[in-house]
Amino acid sequence: MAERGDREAFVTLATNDTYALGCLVLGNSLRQRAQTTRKLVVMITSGVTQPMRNQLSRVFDMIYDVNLLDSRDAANLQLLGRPDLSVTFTKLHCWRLTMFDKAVFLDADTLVLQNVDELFDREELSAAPDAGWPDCFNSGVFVFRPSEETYDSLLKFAMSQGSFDGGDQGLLNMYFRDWATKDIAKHLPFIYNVVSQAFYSYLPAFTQFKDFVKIVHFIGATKPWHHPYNTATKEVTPLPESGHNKDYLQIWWDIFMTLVQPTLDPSLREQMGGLVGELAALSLQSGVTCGGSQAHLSEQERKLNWERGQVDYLGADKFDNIKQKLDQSMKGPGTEGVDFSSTPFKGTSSSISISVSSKAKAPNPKK
Ligand SMILES: [Mn+2]
Repeated sequence: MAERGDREAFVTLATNDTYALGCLVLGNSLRQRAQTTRKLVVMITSGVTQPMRNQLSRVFDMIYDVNLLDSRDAANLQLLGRPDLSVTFTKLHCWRLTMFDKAVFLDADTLVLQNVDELFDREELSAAPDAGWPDCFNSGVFVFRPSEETYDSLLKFAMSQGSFDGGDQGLLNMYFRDWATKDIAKHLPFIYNVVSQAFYSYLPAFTQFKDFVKIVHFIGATKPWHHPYNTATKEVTPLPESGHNKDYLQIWWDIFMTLVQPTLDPSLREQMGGLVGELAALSLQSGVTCGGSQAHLSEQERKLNWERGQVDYLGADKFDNIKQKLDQSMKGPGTEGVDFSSTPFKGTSSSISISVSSKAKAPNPKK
C-alpha cells in the first residue's frame, strides 16, 4: 500500500494567507484526525506570503506554485484576455499534478472528520451532489485523474463555453456533463461533502446520519476563521447568519488552536493577531488580488468574490466600512438585530475580536 500511497494525493488550494489557514486545518484534519496514508499537496498562488508558504510546508508534502500569468504556456497566454476566468482556472491546475495517478481535490473550507482514503477507489470524475441543485455535483470535493490532456481540454472547453456560474463548479459540471445520469458509482454519498448548514435544511436526516459524516464543507461567505473564538473557554460562537453547525465549527477551531496556531511562525502571528496585523494583511493583499473597486458588482457577485478570496478592500469592504460595522455591533445590546447582511465582511469583526482576546497589546474595540 505504501507505493500506492505515494502515487495518490489529497490536493487543496490557497489563494491568500487566510485561505492558507483553512488549508493548514484541513491538512491536519487529514493527517492527525483521519490518519490518511496518502500524500498531501497544496496549490498556492502569489497571494500566499513566504512565511505562510513555510508554514504550509510543515503540513503538506508538496507545495505546487500556480503561476496564473505564465507566458510560456500557450493556454495561459489566452487567459490573459480573460481575467474573469483566472480564479476558476486556478483550481483546474490540479489536473497538472501528473506525478500522481489519482487525486482527491478538497476545498480549503472543508474539514475531514474520518478517514476517506477509500475515495481513491473511485474514478474520475466522482463528486457528491450539490445541496442547492442535486443534478449538479459540488466541486468542493472531487476525485480526478491528473492529466495534461484533460487539463488542456478543460482550458479549451472553458475558453469556448465559459462557466454558467462564473466559477469552477459551473465549468466542471458542463465538462463532466453526464455525471448526473451515467454512472451512479461516480456519485459520492453526501457524507463526503456535507454542507455545514445541513442540519438546518433537513434536521431529521442530519440527526439520523450525522455520525456518518466524513467531510464537512463550510460553504458561504462566512468561514470558520471568521467566527469569534474565546480563548478562555475554548469555545467558538456561531454567527447567526453563517448557519454553520456549532459542533463542526468547534472541531475546526479545536484543530486550529491545538495543531496550527501553536506552530505558527512569529511573523505570521503578528500578521494574524491584532487589528494592526489585520490591516497589514489587508493592504498587502489588496495590491495582489484586487485591482480596483467592485462597486459595480451585485451583492451576490461580491459574496462570490469574497468566497474566492477576492475582497474589495479598496471599495465596499474597505476598512472604514468594516470599522463602522464593528462600532455598530459593539454599541448595540448584542449582535442581535444588527444587520450584517449588507456586507460579506461580517465575520471579520469577529476575527478581530478573536485576536483581541488572545493578544493583550491589541487595541480594545470596546473603547
Ligand atoms: Mn468551498
